[in-house]
Amino acid sequence: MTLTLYFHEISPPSRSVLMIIKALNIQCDVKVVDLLTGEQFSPEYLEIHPRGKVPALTDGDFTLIESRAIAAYLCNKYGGVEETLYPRDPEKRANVDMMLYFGGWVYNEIFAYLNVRNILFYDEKICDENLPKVHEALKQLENYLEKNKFMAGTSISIADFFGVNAVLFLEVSDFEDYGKYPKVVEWIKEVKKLPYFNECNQSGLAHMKKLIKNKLEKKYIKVFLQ
Ligand SMILES: N[C@@H](CCC(=O)N[C@@H](CS)C(=O)NCC(=O)O)C(=O)O
Repeated sequence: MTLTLYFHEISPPSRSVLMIIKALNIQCDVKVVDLLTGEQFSPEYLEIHPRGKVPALTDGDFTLIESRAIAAYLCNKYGGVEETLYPRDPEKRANVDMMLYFGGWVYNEIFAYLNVRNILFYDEKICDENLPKVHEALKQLENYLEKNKFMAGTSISIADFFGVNAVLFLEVSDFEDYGKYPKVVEWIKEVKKLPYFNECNQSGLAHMKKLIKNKLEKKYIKVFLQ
């Protein structure tokens, strides 16, 4: 079976799925869908992802969208029996699932503040009025990390892969107000120790930072307007 991940490096959920592929040492083709030229809306790609988003995965004839579902599928199908990234034990797995959903909420609050899509495509600005919700999300995350080293317990899980990329997304703005969240800071450092972390994330995060900075400074940019 040929596995293909449809991906763009500026997309945090795409990078989280790539981390899972690396963690499980899965052979997978990575096909870049160029979000900046609108390739996600090509008829061919809309056959794979009807909403024109990345990531998507094909495994032979099987097609899957939604990054967290892809992550769970990869662990179910390609993870070992003792897989801690997505445990088999129902309660442990439920905890990871809960933190995947929770991380989705954190990501949405951060995304609403950063307003990335509207900055890139519609010349808008960062939404400062949404900053209090970012702090609320970080506070809730801090509460979990006061109890456990990782989001869903003592071992790293796929929830951390998504959670860290949600919080690191803040780096595209001037946000530096981590003082009240020491456990979050410690946790980010811990997740960054994964041997494939930089390979999966460094270039994409830097790329996104540059796009946003240039766009906010109006130096550049001709991107596809949808
Ligand atoms: N809930 C989806 C979100 C996917 C998503 O919004 N992807 C963004 C990049 S992070 C995208 O492809 N955007 C392209 C566009 O909106 O045109 C998932 O987790 O897979």
